[in-house]
Amino acid sequence: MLKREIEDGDVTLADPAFRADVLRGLATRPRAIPARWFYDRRGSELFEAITDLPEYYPTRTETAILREVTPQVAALAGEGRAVVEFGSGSSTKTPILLSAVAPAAYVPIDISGDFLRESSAGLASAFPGLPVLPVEADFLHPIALPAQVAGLPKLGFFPGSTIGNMIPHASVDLLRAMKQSLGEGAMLLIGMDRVKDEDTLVAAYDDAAGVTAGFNLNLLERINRELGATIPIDRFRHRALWNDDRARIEMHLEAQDDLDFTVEGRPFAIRAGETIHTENSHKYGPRDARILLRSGGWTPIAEWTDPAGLFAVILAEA
Ligand code: AVJ
Repeated sequence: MLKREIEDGDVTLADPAFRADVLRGLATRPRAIPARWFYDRRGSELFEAITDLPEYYPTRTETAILREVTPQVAALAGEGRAVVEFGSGSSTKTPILLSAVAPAAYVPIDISGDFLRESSAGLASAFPGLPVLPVEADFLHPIALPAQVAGLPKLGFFPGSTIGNMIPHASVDLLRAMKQSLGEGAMLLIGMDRVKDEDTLVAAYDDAAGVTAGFNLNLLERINRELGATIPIDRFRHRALWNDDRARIEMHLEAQDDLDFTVEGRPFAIRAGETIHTENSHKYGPRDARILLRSGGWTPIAEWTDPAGLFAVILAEA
């Protein structure tokens, strides 16, 4: 593994999977780097800031829906379930669900052990008596849950429209993996962002204050820092566009000039106007969402939206 000293004395271990994704992503056409690499410490802070932006409607809309409907979720789910959250601990949404459902246990699953430990400790103290059983794992694959919840029926929780980051094919794989992880009699509460007018969608990913631009560009900062790259970050521009054919927002980093740089000593070139594709955020109409769930092996049983129909929260059963 690579070890690099940073100016402030901090030491970062470059993740070999990050290195492989970046080197491959810059060498292939179109250039693309998976969105999961946005979330280093700075990227996670910037995402938190995005969720407070006036243009970024998903977080506040989904939170309002959950406040309203989690008592109905609790009634439909019945008593004695273990809540299993995929991608641990959104600080505001999780307590809303846990308060309403009063589950027998809470199992947050996350690939990042640091965030997992922080959010688990917070929730354990907010819900005394609730067994909090964190699992550090990649939930894209079926996961063995802790033995303590083996006999309990599960309620999966996948908020935030995180599923929108994946292309439909991968989303279906993920839904199937979740079904397998959660087992017999499981239910799933999932948040999905809806198709809506293009101006609203583009503004949510290209805010006036430039926070999302900073979030996107931070990926290049991370590559320079962790992979010893020489990317001229100020020569790239944030772009957010609506791909109507594929019903998704795409984020790109667009070169402003013909540029040459190295990553771990390897040379790369990009011409003015060419881009690195950094994120997809798929949006689903009501029928699209239900078909996606059914394709992944889940039967939708209840569905809620905000009055403007911006965002949907769907309860499904295995
Ligand atoms: C966390 C994947 C749901 O797609 O809306 C927000 C990430 N990217 N602004 C989204 C994101 C730019 C977000 N998800």
